[in-house]
Amino acid sequence: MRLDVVTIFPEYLEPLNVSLVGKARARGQLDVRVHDLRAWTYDRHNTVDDTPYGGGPGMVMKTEPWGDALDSVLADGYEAGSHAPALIVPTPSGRPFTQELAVELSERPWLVFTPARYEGIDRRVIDEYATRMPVYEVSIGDYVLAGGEAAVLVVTEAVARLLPGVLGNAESHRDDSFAPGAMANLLEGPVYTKPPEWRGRGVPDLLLSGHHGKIARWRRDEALRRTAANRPDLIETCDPKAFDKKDREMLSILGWAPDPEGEPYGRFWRRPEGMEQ
Ligand code: 6GU
Repeated sequence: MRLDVVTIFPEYLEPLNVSLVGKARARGQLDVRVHDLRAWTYDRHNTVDDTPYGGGPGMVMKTEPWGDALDSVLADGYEAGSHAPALIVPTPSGRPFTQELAVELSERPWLVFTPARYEGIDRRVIDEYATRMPVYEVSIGDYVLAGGEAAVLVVTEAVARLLPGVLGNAESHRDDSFAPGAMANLLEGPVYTKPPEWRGRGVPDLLLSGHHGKIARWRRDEALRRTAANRPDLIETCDPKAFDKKDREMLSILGWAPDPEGEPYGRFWRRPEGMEQ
């Protein structure tokens, strides 16, 4: 897979040399190129922004540097034999970046990222390249960053670990939390390793018992417990068919019950406070 990043802060992308993504690059599984947008400015001050039409606070990134940069990066990539680029535009107004989108992007041969600073890029740039290639405007969460570079690091790491041969063991990603099509998207419960006692704290006995069936059940209960506490929305939107009898017992203990009017039938909701059974 080829990745191009055009930014006014190339140093911000240094982490792409480290860890999983860095190793994938060293092994030739990822071809990452970071470009300084200011290389495509031609005035004394290397200007990349200007005041917004219509007034208002902040600055808008100008059309010409982005247009020249993208034309040049795309021409380079095509010359090097890459094909079917997709443009990834990080923006708080984008669609939520999810594991499902990470899987979709990991199946593309070439991603071109355009992290912006200021109030974003002149809309005509995105509209122009959208006539030539798929454009994904993505947000990594409901908060505002000063620029899209950190989002590029997030998306790149989520995508790179899905590429064939990038993760150490050839384990499947089917069981990742949030894997598309998973029966239930539950958060992972707690994990433990040696020593068996640390500062007076032991490890749950069951994990040392060797009862694989009971261990699987315990892990599932802990996953339900943590999901109910931290992400109740995942329980509420889950197809009730995903919950077996033991799941239902655990959910009941945690204060959840099937809603007879839920759609589909029996979707879970949290019993209102003071209605403990
Ligand atoms: Cl992709 N960019 C910025 N600037 N802020 C964000 C974001 C992206 N995702 C969430 N907040």
